[in-house]
Amino acid sequence: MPVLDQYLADCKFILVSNREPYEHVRGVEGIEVRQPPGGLVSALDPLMQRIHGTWVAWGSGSADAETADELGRVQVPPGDGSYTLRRVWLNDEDVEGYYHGFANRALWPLCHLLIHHFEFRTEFWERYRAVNLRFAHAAADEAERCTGRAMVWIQDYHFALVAEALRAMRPSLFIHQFWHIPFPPPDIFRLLPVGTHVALLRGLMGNDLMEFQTERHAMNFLECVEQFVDGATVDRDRRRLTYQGHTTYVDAFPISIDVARFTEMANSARALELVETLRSRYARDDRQLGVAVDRVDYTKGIPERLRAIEYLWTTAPELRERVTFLFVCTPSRSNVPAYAALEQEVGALVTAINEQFGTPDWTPIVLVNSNVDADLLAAVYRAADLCLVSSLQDGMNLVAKEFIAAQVEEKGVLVLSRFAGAAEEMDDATLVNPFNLDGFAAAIRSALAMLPDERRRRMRRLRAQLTRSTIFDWLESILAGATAIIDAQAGPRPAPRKSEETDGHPPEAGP
Ligand code: ADQ
Repeated sequence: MPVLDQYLADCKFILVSNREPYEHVRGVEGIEVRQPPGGLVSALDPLMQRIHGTWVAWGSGSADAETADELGRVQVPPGDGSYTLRRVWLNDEDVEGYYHGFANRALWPLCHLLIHHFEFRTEFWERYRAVNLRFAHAAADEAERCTGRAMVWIQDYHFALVAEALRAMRPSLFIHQFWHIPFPPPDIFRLLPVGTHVALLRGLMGNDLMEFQTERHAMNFLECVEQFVDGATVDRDRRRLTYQGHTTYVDAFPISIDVARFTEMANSARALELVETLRSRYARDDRQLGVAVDRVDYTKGIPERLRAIEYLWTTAPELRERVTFLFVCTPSRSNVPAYAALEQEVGALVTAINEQFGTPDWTPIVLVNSNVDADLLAAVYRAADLCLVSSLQDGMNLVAKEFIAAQVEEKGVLVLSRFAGAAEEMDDATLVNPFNLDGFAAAIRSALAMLPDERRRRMRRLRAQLTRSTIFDWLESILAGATAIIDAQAGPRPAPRKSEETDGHPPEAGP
């Protein structure tokens, strides 16, 4: 990214996210450093190292405080120290209210349209506001330390109020935000109490650029602003809105994965060994292996998937023993009651299905309840004849992309919920509606029956498309979009068009 590197080299780049890139924890042998798993950190960490940025995040590790200075600053990566991690301290009440409470019990279900899980409590909201303000102060303080220009990039729904607060503190900052999850349409968004929904929208409108996974989510956001924020002007065609003299650009930037890394992992000697073990254990003769990989979350449609499989074996007994499913599920947010209940439900459903259909030498569904290293996941994906992704709603869904990247033999079929953002770019997947029990079962059935040539043709196209849009392309297009707006904001002002309200921003600026 030479042009961007050049731009970012003389611009202080401040990233704000809930999770930190390095966590210090006290172990039996002293303090250890951990890097949380996940594609985002592994994609952004090299960028931050190259441009010497600052990463503002919750200091969640047990030894985080003692390894940072009095402001919570520590140089990372350990031993190299090429960028600053600024830790924000949260106490138990903060975590309970801001994170488990408002972010995960109110915004998460609301944005995924699963309103029966939606819970609003004023105390959660108050904590969320207070914590967002604390993050805004930390980012403003980091921006204060640089003499030149600065850009702040906020991640996700944990921080809907940061941009507005930050802009009030430092009006000249360029602020943008990536929203990783869906954004709901107005009829759902208005389930938030009056005042709260407008406060959230105004918070996000503090950004110069709002980035969503899909066009649909971007449009939902614009529609919410149009309906609920008095005085805001929304231009859907140009994807922008203006409020109190400030313009926010809005666009879709579908996230991806480090494709080369996943492909490499799938080709490693360790992976090949595991592929062989998996296939000899679960896919002997011409039995097929279906896989599913998820955080245990009610948005991922795990019970719906299990019921579809149960329906398949009930209505098509000839398919029993023809396919084994391996579910690799990592428990998640277990201290939120709905998640603990879901873990139990999934366990009970798997047991019931295995009791109903299992035979002495066939376990229909193998449930692995653990967080598995990425290189092992790559082997699981490579070994599979079928991958089931059944989200009820999903911003993107990276599992679908990881499966494609690891399918080096091009023999697997991706069965993908049409309600995952990923479905909007994947015509060659077998798309399903996870709420449609028999339709879902029929799709699994036709995926199992798909001939090798057809599988190869589809997977080849999916892989070609994925290779053209990796996480690095995503990052580059976001930063290019942001810099285009900055340049246009700074450049000579073209004469405003009669029909257009420019509010001081050039009419053609935009990503
Ligand atoms: P998530 O809801 O976490 O992400 P997803 O995109 O599927 O959903 O990513 C899950 C990640 O966790 C994948 O990288 C996967 O490999 C990993 N994972 C899942 N189960 C695992 C297991 N058992 N062991 C180890 N790793 C496991 C949110 C949004 C998504 C959006 C992403 C990125 O909800 O819609 O795609 O952010 O923007």
